Amino acid sequence: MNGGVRYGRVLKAIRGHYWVETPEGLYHCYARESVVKKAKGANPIVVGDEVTLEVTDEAKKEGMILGLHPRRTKLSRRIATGTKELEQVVAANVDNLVIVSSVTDPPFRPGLIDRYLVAAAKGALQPIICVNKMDLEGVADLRDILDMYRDLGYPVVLTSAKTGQGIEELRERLRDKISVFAGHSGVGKSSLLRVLVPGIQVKVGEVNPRTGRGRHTTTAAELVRLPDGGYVIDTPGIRQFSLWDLTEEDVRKFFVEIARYGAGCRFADCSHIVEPECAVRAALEDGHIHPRRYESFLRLLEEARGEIE
Ligand SMILES: Nc1nc2c(ncn2[C@@H]2O[C@H](COP(=O)(O)OP(=O)(O)O)[C@@H](O)[C@H]2O)c(=O)[nH]1
Ligand SMILES: [Mg+2]
Ligand SMILES: [Zn+2]
Repeated sequence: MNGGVRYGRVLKAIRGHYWVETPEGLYHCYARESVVKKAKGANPIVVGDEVTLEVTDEAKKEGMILGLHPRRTKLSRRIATGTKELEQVVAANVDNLVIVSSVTDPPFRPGLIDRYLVAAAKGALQPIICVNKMDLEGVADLRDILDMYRDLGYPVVLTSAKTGQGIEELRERLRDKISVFAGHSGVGKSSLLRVLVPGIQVKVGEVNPRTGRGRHTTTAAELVRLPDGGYVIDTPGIRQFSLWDLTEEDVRKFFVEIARYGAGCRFADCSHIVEPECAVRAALEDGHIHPRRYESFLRLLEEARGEIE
């Protein structure tokens, strides 16, 4: 029977071809021009999008996307094309941002975690801080900073893709959600995905650290089903994503403890850098705000002001 209407989720999108999962199976679809036009931008329909489609050939499992549903969340990155900067939506309706770092090799970098925490807050994603390579020495040195993240209310999961430590806890947090993994090259994102999704086609250790591109470049993101329900997004490019349209206000708001202490500053518009009677700097001196966080805060502020790239 042709002509039936289905409701589904885009798992894969490549140059005008969409693979949409529905309760009735996977359909290879094109999109009606009006849908593409309405959603402006280079990639109007992205993985994670919820769509309505009309079946054009049930036997061949082909369809036409008729409508795009409003996005709950979107994951964007900033891309430069010639002189212009554009927002590129990488995925829609993502729930979790799994911020992967490693105990060592490459070294643990809280600055990158803070950057992703801001990105998660801005994108309304639930951040999960995942510290991988727990089988290697060195976690004792991280206790203090990891406790700090826990005290701020962020979930911290300690894993080893090698020994399986923490994988069950991670699995629980990903169940029935759409999750994306981000983090520096070499921390073990692909390895974790391979443990979570047996049979997944990800390349381990094959990303060129200089260009950030895989050797066999497939830049398209894809939603991969987790055995227990939910999806992970396998994208080689995601770890590079920069903060789209980051404002100073975002930075001030999304460093939660700085926003909290900042309410006590003498000046309502205190920058927390030079003013007298600054409650944030007082909290920093008293050890209530971690110096690494304050450092990250300053760095992201500069970035939001456009002083650095
Ligand atoms: N010791 C140890 N090595 C790991 C672990 N996870 C990944 N690796 C190794 O770290 C390197 C980079 O892993 P990969 O998954 O490609 O990292 P990605 O760049 O974040 O995707 C590979 O050589 C992996 O075998 C782990 O938990 N423990
Ligand atoms: Mg990888
Ligand atoms: Zn202040």
